[in-house]
Amino acid sequence: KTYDVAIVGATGAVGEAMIEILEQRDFPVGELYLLASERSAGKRISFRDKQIAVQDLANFDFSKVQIGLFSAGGSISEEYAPIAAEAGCVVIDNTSHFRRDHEIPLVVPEVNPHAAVDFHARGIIANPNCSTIQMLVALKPLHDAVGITRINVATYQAVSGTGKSAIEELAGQTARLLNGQPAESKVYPRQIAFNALPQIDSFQENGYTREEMKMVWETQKIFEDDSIAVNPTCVRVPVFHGHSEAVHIETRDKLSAVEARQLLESAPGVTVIDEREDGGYATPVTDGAGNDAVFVSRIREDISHERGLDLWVVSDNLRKGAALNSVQIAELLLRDQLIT
Ligand code: A2P
Ligand code: 11C
Repeated sequence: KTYDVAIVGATGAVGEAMIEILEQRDFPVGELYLLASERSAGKRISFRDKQIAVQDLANFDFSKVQIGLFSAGGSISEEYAPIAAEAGCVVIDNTSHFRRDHEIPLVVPEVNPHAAVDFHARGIIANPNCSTIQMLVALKPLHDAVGITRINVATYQAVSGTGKSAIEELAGQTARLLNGQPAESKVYPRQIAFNALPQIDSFQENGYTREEMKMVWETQKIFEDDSIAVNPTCVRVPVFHGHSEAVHIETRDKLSAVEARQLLESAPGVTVIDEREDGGYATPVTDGAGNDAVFVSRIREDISHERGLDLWVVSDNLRKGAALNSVQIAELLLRDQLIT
């Protein structure tokens, strides 16, 4: 049996990763429809041995597909996801638009697969933010074992999380600066090349940014525990692909670094690289980019807290952080026969 699939935002950084991942995982795609803005209509993109012409989202009839993978921005999802769902298509939405809606499940297949069954009310399942996904894949086995009460996290996020325009901005600024020319900033409020920006998404009234608050809300929803305290600082760094996170947790019961490593080594979706020697850890360039795993390194007991643990977590933000997680949600729906 095959399923007809539409990718909304197919020409974007995440959309391209979705096309690649459907092919790499041999997802049972019948017809694949690639949708974007009218600017891209007619552009050809290869999938398996075919060239598929991009179509204008505005004219697409969603009754032609069973699955819609959306990644064209929150306002596009707000408008088109309900239309697609109404037409009988199950929407897996990679934007932040529906994530906090109580009727819409927010799913990381390694963490809360059971939540996916409840999508029937609205026909939409939300894919979490990339920074949340990789953190929770790593924390799930530790939370199950000893209970996490508090998370302090600082992120080091790649520009591909912003989209293609930001990838071009980092490459362009780097080239210009190395050639002694001034850097122009259009996508980010400050120069991103050779720099670090402590702002991802817009500022909120409480002084945190929206990206930081997403990590709070989404962690509580996915772990089904509003009592978990989460304190993030999200930073954009001049890396193209792969988000990194310094994660500090406080647990209900004591967990040693050795026990944590054992739990992580057998956790689904996790690869431990932790040698306590020069270079014995994951980095976004060498491990994150292009791989599917969530890599965990620097596992150690917090010398400042009796029940504290520190971890370094790296993953490809476009794959596990976005496209791969969406495709895994679709695989879960097929496995559990939730889509006919
Ligand atoms: P397009 O390439 O036609 O602009 P990224 O996150 O890498 O910037 O990608 C954003 C994706 O969302 C692209 O595929 C883009 O298509 C798509 N998109 C943006 N605006 C619209 C729109 N109004 N209708 C449909 N797709 C859109
Ligand atoms: C970034 N995490 O790295 C963002 C991108 O809520 O889906 C994804 C934003 C979101 O910029």
